[in-house]
Amino acid sequence: MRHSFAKRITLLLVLFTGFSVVAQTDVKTGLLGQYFKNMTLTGPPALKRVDAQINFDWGEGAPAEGFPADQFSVRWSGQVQAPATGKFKLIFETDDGVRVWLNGKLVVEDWTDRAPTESIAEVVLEDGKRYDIIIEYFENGGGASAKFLWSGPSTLKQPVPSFRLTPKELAPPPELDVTKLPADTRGLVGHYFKGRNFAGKPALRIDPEIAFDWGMGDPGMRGLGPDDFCVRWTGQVKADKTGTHTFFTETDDGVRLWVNGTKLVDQWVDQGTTEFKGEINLEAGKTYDLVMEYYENNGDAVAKLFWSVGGAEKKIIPAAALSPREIGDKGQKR
Ligand SMILES: [Ca+2]
Ligand SMILES: [Ca+2]
Ligand SMILES: [Ca+2]
Repeated sequence: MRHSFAKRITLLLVLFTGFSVVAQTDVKTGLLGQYFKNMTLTGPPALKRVDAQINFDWGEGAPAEGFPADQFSVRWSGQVQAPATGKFKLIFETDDGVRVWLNGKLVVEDWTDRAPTESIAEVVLEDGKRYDIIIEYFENGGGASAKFLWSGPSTLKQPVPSFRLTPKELAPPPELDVTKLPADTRGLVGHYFKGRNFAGKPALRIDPEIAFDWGMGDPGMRGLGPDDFCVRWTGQVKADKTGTHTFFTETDDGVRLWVNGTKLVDQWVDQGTTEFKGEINLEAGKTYDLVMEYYENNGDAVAKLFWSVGGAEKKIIPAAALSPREIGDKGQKR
């Protein structure tokens, strides 16, 4: 009896010790690194590991044994914990390109070949709070480096320390599928294009309202910088009164607006923030197709859409009156 009891204790101890060892190795700090042998983060990663810090200067070398020195990409993911409350600079010094999401929002997008260069996201963080972070990186040829640094309140510029990082598998937000939106989704589909000609594949998102003042900044979409982009918003607008509806655009730079296929505004020119308007009769309870096209050349960028019903004060068209819908390029009567 006694013998078997002792045995049981030993077994328990072994189990317990074994468990605590496992638990300890599980509590890693750093970010999960998924390494791909291509520049597009395509397919299953060829290597997964936890990197204690993102502070790499691989020079002409490879990021791991058996890995190519050129034409690879990495996705680091996990959480970053703020050491204080206030404005931080998250600094990504990379050769070549980088893009970063913080809590699902794209905060850096510099997906180009380049010598080591800093891309900076200025964010406000709260002391002790953990933020989901995804850093995507690619190396084409030549030197390769990837560093994640920060500076902020009582934080000198330095690589983000390992103990502020927790590895976690995270994927970037999926591309929007407009056909699979919940029926009660409000707002318009924003199609964001690089350049000013609606060419190529746009990045999509639902914009509850068109009430943007991006200033000298970018619209926060994958692939777009602060200049030289265009947007097509499409959906339907519901009238809750019968009568004259005046639609007002306020944009920097160009704009076109159609409601129910009627062109109300057509000012496709470079301009500082300027208001234009057009009128149309709508019937209470009915929905009408709405398309607004916009482009930003350079400098400041502003895009707003208001309405005024029956001579009342103009206001931003609220999300409640808008529903997202794909409307093709046809029938807009340019
Ligand atoms: Ca390079
Ligand atoms: Ca402008
Ligand atoms: Ca601009």
